Amino acid sequence: MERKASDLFVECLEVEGVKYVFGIPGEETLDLNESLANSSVDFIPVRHEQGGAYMADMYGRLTQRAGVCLGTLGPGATNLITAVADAFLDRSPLVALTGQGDLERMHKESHQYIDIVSVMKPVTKWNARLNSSHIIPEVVRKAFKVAQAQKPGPTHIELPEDVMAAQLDAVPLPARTQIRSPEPSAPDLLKAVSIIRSAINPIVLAGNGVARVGAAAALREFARATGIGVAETFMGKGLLDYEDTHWMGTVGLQSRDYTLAGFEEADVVITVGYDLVEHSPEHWNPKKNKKIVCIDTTSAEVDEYFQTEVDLVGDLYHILTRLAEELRDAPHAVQDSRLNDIILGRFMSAKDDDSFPMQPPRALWEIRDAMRREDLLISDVGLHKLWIARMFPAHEPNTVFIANGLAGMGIALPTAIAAKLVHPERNVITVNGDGGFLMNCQELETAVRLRTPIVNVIWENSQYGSIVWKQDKKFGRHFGVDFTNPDFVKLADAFGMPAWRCEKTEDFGRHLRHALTLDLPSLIVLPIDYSIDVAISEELGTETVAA
Ligand SMILES: Cc1ncc(C[n+]2csc(CCOP(=O)(O)OP(=O)(O)O)c2C)c(N)n1
Repeated sequence: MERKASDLFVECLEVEGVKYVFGIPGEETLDLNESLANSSVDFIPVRHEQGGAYMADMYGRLTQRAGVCLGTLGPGATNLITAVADAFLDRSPLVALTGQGDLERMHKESHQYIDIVSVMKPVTKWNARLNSSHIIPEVVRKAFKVAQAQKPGPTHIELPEDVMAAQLDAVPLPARTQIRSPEPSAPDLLKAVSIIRSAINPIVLAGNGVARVGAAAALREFARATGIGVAETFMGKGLLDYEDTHWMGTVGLQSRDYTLAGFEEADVVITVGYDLVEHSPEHWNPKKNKKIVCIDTTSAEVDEYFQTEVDLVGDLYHILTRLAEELRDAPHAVQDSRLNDIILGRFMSAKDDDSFPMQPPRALWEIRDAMRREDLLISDVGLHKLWIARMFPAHEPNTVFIANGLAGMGIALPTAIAAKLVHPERNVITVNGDGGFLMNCQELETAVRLRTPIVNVIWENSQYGSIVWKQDKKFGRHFGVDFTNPDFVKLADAFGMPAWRCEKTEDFGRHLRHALTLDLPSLIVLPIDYSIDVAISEELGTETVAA
């Protein structure tokens, strides 16, 4: 049956199981938006394309089905870039759609035309201009297949206006979501078994990849069966329950973290789903003397500090289960983590800290106390993120979100909206600095309109805290980092949502618990005191991470 290309395009999205498209339409996407209006796909208007792309990013991260975002040509497309880049470095499946002028005006100076395919190239796994309506089924299938394949990431399709308005008779290609992973060869598996078996002090470093593919249960069983302790990266938080004796802590803030978590004595490091983008192996293998067994979905990155003995590439769940079976008979003795002793000790004692403005440990203690095991905490980027990474104890994977690839400020609010759409039954809390929160605060309107009851906590200090921290350390003073804030309570009120400012220590827990009972989004302003950070740095050594 002959129909408009944009209708076929949207049928292809339906076949891929797309539920939402987050974005802002433009004059060059009129046909596409009209076709979306007639489809089963929900088009969610946002207030900045970056917000829409972050929503698609989190949707993809939580479902492993590519989230979809839309911007028009020129400025609409460039506004998407930061969040698409986040999906690239944080490895979320995402398909970005952008409008474009007619094919016939692309060779010359032309209103709002820039070469977006080239602009998107460095932040996508694959991208293409739809230069003929006949390739729609292939292009859409490829965009989703590439985005969702390990390691996942963003793809981009540019949609020229005249191509989308053409008439044609074609059908979507069937979507195949099941991607078969390769299996490591028997000799490689046995080699890994022999290295681990003869190790004196082996340790696991687990990252985002394990959470991404849903292999935490296999990792937990591997730790139980072998006795080997597991340290996790920021993005791997919750892979082991923090109450599990095999949990060695969250590493990556400071060089001494690795020492205290057991890396100094380790002769063998088993990396599982570890993305080097999070933290360089130089920090845990400075002498290049560790034997490394790399378990991942794709072959290991090249880095002089990451020269692996053996790469086990394939399905993480399967590989971990096979290794656990082989190694079960001779378990290693469970090690202590000095890192956890220090950090959890500080965290636990914080519940009695009545100082106000509040210090981060007490603020985190209140949040943990108000959350259930499966509830979600989403961090923005700044000093608060480092505190969350360092100290917030997680029970389950994919419950504490810390952007540690691109690490762009302003990620928390839009991603929380998408998280709530995916998990309406779970509470979703964001923690933000007062700098990052204003970067995407326009999406409060989207949250109110969608009635996604997320609770946004702003740690207010009227400074770009993490930069102050770094400048003070490096130069003994800070500069260009102070600002004033709007009245956040009034700001929230203007968006039609409840908000509270904490005036004393007890207010925070009370407001938080109340906010979690509401069926609409809310905001809590918590004056924060970052001064104790220096002390914990002294105890734990020099930091090696950027916020
Ligand atoms: C979009 C973006 N711009 C700049 C940075 C660099 N940066 C990292 S943290 C930070 C300051 C964050 O300040 P705030 O949001 O107030 O949080 P705090 O550090 O005070 O907790 C800056 C400027 C970044 N990561 N992302």
